[in-house]
Amino acid sequence: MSVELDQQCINTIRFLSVDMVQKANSGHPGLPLGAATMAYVLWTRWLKYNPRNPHWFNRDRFVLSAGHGSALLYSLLHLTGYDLALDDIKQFRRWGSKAPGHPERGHPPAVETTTGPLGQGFGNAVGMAIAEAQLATRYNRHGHALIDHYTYALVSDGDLMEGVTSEAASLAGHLKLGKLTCLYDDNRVTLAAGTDISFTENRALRFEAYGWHTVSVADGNDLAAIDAALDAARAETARPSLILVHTHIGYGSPEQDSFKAHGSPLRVDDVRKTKQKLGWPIEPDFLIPDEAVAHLREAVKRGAQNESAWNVSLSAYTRAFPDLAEELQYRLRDELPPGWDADIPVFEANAKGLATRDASGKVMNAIAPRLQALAGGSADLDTSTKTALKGFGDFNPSPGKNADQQGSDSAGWSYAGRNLHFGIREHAMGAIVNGLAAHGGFNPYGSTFLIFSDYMRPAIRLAALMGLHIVHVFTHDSIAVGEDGPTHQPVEQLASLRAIPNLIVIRPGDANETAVAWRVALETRDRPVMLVLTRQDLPTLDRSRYAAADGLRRGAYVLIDAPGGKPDLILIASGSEVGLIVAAAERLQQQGIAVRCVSMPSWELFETLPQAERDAVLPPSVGARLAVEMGVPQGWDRYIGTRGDMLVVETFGASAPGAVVLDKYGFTVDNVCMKAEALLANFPASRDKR
Ligand SMILES: Cc1ncc(C[n+]2csc(CCOP(=O)(O)OP(=O)(O)O)c2C)c(N)n1
Repeated sequence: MSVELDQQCINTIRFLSVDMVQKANSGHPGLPLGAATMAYVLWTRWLKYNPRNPHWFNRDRFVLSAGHGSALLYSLLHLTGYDLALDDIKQFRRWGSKAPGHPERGHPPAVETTTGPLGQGFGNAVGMAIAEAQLATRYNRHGHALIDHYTYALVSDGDLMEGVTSEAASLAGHLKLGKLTCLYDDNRVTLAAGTDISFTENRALRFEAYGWHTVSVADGNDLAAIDAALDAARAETARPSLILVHTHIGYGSPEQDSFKAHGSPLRVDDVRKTKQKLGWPIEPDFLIPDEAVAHLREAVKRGAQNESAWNVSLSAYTRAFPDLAEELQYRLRDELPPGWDADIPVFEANAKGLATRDASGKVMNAIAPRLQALAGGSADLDTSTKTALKGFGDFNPSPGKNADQQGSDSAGWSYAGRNLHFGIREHAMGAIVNGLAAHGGFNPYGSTFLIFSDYMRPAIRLAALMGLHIVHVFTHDSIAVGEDGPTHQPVEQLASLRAIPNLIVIRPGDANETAVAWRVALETRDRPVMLVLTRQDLPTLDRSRYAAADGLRRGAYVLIDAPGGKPDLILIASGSEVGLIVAAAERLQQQGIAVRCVSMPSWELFETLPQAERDAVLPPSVGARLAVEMGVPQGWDRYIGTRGDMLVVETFGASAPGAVVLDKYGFTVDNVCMKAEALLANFPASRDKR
């Protein structure tokens, strides 16, 4: 390889990116100019990928965590031969473009994960490295290193400043994820300032304290030094690596080393000067020299060879280990294996009943033996959220011979473990499970108290945006939590989760609805699902008297109907309040009121039904509708209509025993009946019928 050709390729990457930003008149030229060299070295000498099949399972994963540098990624994808044409690149940031403003997973298919909110990509990369380690440990056998890839991320100052990165890096260091390497574009400049006014800790020492291996590269244009650093990262198998590459934002431009090079197109004159300075022809724009593209497109041949060699390995593996191979195939295809749900229990009717968190724990443990892809954990709350998969081991490096630790599943410590211990790091948990899902081969779940979903909202939003299949188990779902008080009692969280597009929120009303909720959660393959569960016991409804729990699939269903299916009054509730409206309905029926009870565990599922089916549950002719939910009112007006009423929570909760809080907030059978009767009084026709 000649030095000239290397430089030509690097400049091709740089100026393709600059011209993309100029044409769009929007975007970030600074990062591509400064980071092109490290990207070039990584993509031509280290990264294993097949441009003709971006879905090849054993490819190395590359995450551009600094998503504002998207032009760099599109240049690399185009030049290495992915299905991203020059014309697509010229449409950068335009309507319907294959090259959107920030990288969006799947657009084009080679983009592994959506980045832009800084720090998320870092967390995703940790999740991908966990995914690789777990799959490798479960499936690889001596002489058959079938799952064997690396995870790389390009990260910036902003990534390293964000808290989610600190959480994820701390966990990655603890987990000794040796196949994770982050290239840090250490340019000491952010969007609006130099880092010296806000970010002065020693980053290398910080990461070393997390248990990372660090290497510094003094000159971000020194190919040999970058190469050597990547080599050192590869050689280090027991720690993740951070390569601190000293670069210059906007390299070569008049605004080099200034935040002004970060986020807006260069001035026309400055583009000219930059091209001149780096020895690049001023015209034409989007110049791609033949030799450069020929060299970069060698990736196509390399990729085809790599993938076909892997396919040979897969065949050999399948012959040697047919059962494991069959199990793996379902994971590679992201499919549920047949019979995965055969052991899901049916819960007997029981007035005392059980908390939906407990029902969920039983269901998860009934599914786990048949669904290897189910893996996840909680942010230090699995004793409360009941999400531990018993007997499936801890995903953790071994604590040493015969040693065990408090909180362990005690069924083995290794990367084969399916119980992930996120520690008290909700935000990183959200980003990491997104990484597991984006990697493929997993049905990942996370878990915490519903109130702390706020700590992971950015990751939840991105899961929804990407259409990632994640299940989150959020327990302690209302003011009924009691003594812990308003800091721990969610009030607005249900509404705020429901506000996120492409996300399914399910709040089951008893144990059997919980079982169906888990079925829905795992059958749904193209979006995240949140299960919102109680801490307190709920009666397990007698399904021989009431409608089957399978109605949950429809989002809302008639649990108890009025005689002849002609209600004067409809009570609607989700979750723990279903038991309340059932008790109230029975009392109201005794008073001769024609009442219908609707269990409404999921607005989103209900909204997928045709209007006529929704009307069959909530007939437009019945105006007397009372919604009961321990959350803020937002959105319920859609279901109660213009003349209905609701029993909701309009302020924060309070610290007292749960039963007292519920009484004070009016969540009692007496109050539901009183409100229902007051509501009915506004509908004289139905009153006169009695
Ligand atoms: C969570 C989040 N906060 C704020 C932003 C807006 N933003 C985009 S890039 C950036 C800082 C860029 O600095 P750095 O990460 O050092 O990248 P560089 O300027 O070196 O390319 C900011 C604040 C963002 N994208 N994500």
